Amino acid sequence: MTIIVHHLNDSRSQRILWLLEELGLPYAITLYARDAVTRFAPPELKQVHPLGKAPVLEIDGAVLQESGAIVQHLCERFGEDRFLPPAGSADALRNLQLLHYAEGSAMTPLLLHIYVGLLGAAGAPLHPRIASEIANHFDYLEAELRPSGHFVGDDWTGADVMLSFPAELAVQIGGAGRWPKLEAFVARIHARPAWQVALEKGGPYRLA
Ligand SMILES: N[C@@H](CCC(=O)N[C@@H](CS)C(=O)NCC(=O)O)C(=O)O
Repeated sequence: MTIIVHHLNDSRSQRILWLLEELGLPYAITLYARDAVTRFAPPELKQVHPLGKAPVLEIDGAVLQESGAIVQHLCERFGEDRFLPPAGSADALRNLQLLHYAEGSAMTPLLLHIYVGLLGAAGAPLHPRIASEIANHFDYLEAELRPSGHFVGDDWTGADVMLSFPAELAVQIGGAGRWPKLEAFVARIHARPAWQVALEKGGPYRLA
């Protein structure tokens, strides 16, 4: 089996490296550096997939783009009794929902916050609505964390891996103390040996 992660520094693909380390899978990384001014990925990434976005996973020659699909595939194929609740269980449904919610919904207000922020004063009328959507989504996630500190059951799942990125970003944007459970969730991830190895391999990551 051959796995290659097309990885962009400072990006969502950091969590794919983390998952691969947790699963103990052998993989290679092709590193791409963001443009220092525009922060766009370099054009070479479009040679791997037409969108030119990271992450892209090459697995046995097949090309898979979109982090939710990548995480779901890796968990289903290699998770065995880890990272995936038993098929047919209530937790399996919860994992499926939250795994896809991460990119499908939670990221939207955070990205709007970042992009509208670039407009300066011109973006001011939009900020109250963006702030209320950030509160809506991250108050929800704060309440959804289980007493175990995970989003599903008592152990790590694909949903935790996918939600790690919006949680890191929200904690940075919201500031210390706003979502204490999410903050603790992020701190526990960052303390994991597998995450540390992934960080070392992936290069610069501002949300570390
Ligand atoms: N929903 C997609 C988003 C992919 C995406 O936008 N990736 C960003 C990295 S965080 C990217 O490649 N940005 C560089 C660019 O747009 O040039 C996924 O989760 O895979």
